[in-house]
Amino acid sequence: MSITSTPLTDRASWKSLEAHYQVIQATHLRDLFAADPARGSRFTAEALGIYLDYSKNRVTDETLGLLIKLAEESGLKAKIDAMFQGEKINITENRAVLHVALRAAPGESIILDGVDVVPEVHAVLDKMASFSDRIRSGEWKGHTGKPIKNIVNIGIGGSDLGPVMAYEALRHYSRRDLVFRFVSNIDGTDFVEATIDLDPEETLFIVASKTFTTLETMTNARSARDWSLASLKDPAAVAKHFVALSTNAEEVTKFGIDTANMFGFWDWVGGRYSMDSAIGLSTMLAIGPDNFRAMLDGFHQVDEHFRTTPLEQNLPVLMGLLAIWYNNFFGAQTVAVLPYEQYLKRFPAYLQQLTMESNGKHVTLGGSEVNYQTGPIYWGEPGTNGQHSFYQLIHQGTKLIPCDFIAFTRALNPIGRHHDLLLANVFAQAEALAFGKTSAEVAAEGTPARLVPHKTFEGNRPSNTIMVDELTPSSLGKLVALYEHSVFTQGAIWDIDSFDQWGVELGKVLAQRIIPELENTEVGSLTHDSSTNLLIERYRSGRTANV
Ligand code: G6Q
Repeated sequence: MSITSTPLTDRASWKSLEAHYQVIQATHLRDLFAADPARGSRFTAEALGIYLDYSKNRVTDETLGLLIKLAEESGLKAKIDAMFQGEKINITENRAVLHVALRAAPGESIILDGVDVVPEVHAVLDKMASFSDRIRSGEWKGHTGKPIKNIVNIGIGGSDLGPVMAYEALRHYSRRDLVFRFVSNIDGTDFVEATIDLDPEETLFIVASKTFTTLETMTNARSARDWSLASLKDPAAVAKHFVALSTNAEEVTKFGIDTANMFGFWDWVGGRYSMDSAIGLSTMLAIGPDNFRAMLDGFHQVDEHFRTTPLEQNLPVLMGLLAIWYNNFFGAQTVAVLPYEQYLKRFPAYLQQLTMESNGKHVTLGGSEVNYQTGPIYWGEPGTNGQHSFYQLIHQGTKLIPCDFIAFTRALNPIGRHHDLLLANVFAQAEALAFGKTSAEVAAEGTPARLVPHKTFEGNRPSNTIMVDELTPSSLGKLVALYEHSVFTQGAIWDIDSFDQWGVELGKVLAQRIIPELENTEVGSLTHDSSTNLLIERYRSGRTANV
């Protein structure tokens, strides 16, 4: 893939957008809606059962035209093709970025270094499916002959956040007689609390680690092995109670897991893009192979939409461009993702890794320092809880926070009036943010003059509303893929490597230096900065005092 030659801020469309921003920043959404009665239908896009209403954004036809031009000048289309064709677009790690191959249909073909990777993907999926069937049917027995009732996924980052999010999101479709737990933190509390009420004879550990060297995961996996063997006694029990999800067969074997119980994937699957790979085994165990395949199909449909749809109607492209508009021209620092669906309670946490590990970069593909903002901070909570906490700041604070509202037409748990009330709230919030309440309106209600400023809502606060019929395995796949490709779109325009994560390395290296200083107090004098030295000493002496 060629690196776009004209620096971003020198591109003609960028300069036009800067000039255009000066005009539009003073325009209120109230005026935009008043001037165009069809705005609410015109500024929408719909595909694959996803309805994106972006009319409550501070954009006009001209804005969108300029943003599309920016995408074109940034070579977005060629960059999309490069990803799908297996080019090594993760240039700092010299790797292809082929999570789209994980959800390619059988019979499709994606060639990497002369080899079609799609048959390998389906071979692993078939192996996962047959294992899932054996666990779910009770055919797979633990070491003492009991069927497996509890499944504990041990992994962190990309080997945890996707599985947790998908398990929670698809709980409605999951086997309620199986218990699922997720251990990620190296804090011993995470492991202890996850296993405290489980019977080792009925517990399967999934050790999910692409590298099989990650400190947190390997420490938790060793504690899990000790916990199992403390009851089961026989080391042969590991074969019945541990499976591995990894690319590193050598380390898996060293840990004592038979590679027959290993589900593989490939270096072209980034951790945060891996929930469709073997890393999704816990999801498949929960919802079954057919539902897992339906989820992959949802991803695949959005992949094809992203690859083939003209930019103007391309949902992830539109979302990515709107994010750039606020991030780079309005100076917005954050984006709130607000799903009005309790099952999506971990979706914002999942998106935090997807978006911020991908686009939290400070140099271009060519290695020069950027002179513009890159990835915004993503955060959020499910509605309506946030309305009773942080929405105040979004409505009346001094910061501009674009919001993505996500809502489903049909409830999975339709009891009483709940769903109507839930949806009334999401529509009301988007409406209130956009249109606000003028001081004249507040005064006309008889509000005492001194309270009028406090009760006035400026409005003009932008949001997208994404509506989907129902939360299903397929629609979850579509939603995640939508954000994956929106992230891609943003990274392509910022000309950064959205697929590496060097920023996580330094802390890991420094921790390795500190570990012996904590474990072995014989280690000579400390040579960190004065703050770190004192913190370590305080810990050492406090810890001894407790013993
Ligand atoms: C994701 C990152 C990171 C990774 C974890 C776990 O894109 O690479 O979050 O997933 O560090 O790594 P392992 O799967 O190798 O244990």
